[in-house]
Amino acid sequence: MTLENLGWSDFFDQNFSIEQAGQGLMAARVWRTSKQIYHVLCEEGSFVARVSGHFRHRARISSDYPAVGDWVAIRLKPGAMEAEIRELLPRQTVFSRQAVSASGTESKSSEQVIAANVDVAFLIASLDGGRGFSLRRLERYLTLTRNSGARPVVVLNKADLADDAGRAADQAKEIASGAPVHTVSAIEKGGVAPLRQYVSEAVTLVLLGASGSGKSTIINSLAGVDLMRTSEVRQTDARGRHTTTWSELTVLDGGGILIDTPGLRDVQLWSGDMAVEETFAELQEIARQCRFRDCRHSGEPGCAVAAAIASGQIEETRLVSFKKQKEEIAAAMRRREHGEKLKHLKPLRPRRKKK
Ligand SMILES: Nc1nc2c(ncn2[C@@H]2O[C@H](COP(=O)(O)OP(=O)(O)OP(=O)(O)O)[C@@H](O)[C@H]2O)c(=O)[nH]1
Ligand SMILES: [Mg+2]
Ligand SMILES: [Zn+2]
Repeated sequence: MTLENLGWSDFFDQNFSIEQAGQGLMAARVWRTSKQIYHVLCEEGSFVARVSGHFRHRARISSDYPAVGDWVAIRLKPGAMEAEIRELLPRQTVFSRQAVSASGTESKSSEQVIAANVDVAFLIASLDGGRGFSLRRLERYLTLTRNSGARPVVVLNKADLADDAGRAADQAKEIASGAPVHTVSAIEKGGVAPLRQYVSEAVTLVLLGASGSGKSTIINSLAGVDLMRTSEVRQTDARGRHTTTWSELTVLDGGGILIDTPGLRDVQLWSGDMAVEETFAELQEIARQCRFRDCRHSGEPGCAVAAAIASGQIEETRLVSFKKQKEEIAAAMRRREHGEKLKHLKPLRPRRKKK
């Protein structure tokens, strides 16, 4: 396997210096992580790796550690079973959300990396007639993707179960602000054909969507073999089963890199004010006509957005979603700033130990 097969590009070339290579370091890509163990692929094959002590010492927050899709500099110690991760290479794009930690202490202000160095994201919704198809969720995925730096592609799966797939596609196109929308059926032979155009050598694709939407099935269909485990959606609540529990990167034989992810229940937006504006591009366009430059479209005089809603040019739900996303990001930023302040307020003297 060559580095190109794994998605290596000029960007990484510029960030992985000859000096590093001189120290016997090699570039490798993380294809799976589990707790402290990293599974990496490099020109020499697949290895299990751990971060070095020095790496751990420098790492401050969870996003400083490697995630699936990351490029790392590793050292293969002769005779050792495990490789050592010395460096995390700068990320070209990164999908992240607000982390939810079990203790709840870190949760409010830390970033969890879902996948790194992704070129294209398939945003999967399911047309099974259940809750799998939500325009509001799609809007959030679009913001998440645009904020990551990757290109969004909307995929409406399970067209075979849809009452009116054409109507769903039209609705999705209306909110996609230019992102392509494809209607597919992953279980039918050749059903994923419209997605093949995105799969090619050195291009990294991530599949995002609720549990049961068919992410793993789409990967298997594109690969032509059952690489990923899939399972039936529970009939009772159509919420899926979380069959995929870890993100995993796969390199296809014919070229192309796919990252399967576990179903995201809800996407907490974490940053990306600009991305929100891209997601609601048509609304932003109209807002330029508002009398006040800082118009909040909440009843101000001369609000062009209000006028557009009144005339039926845009739907009010779009404005509601827009405000919600903006507020969510602002709240995350406030929490981060608050967290920063608290760090400065750390007690000068260590607290006395409890007896
Ligand atoms: N009818 C129909 N069923 C599909 C289609 N695509 C996937 N399925 C079925 O939907 C179920 C869930 O598919 P998965 O691929 O496991 O879904 P997933 O998104 O990977 O789910 P998680 O791993 O839990 O996040 C399986 O029973 C699939 O066979 C489709 O196009 N049509
Ligand atoms: Mg899956
Ligand atoms: Zn306005």
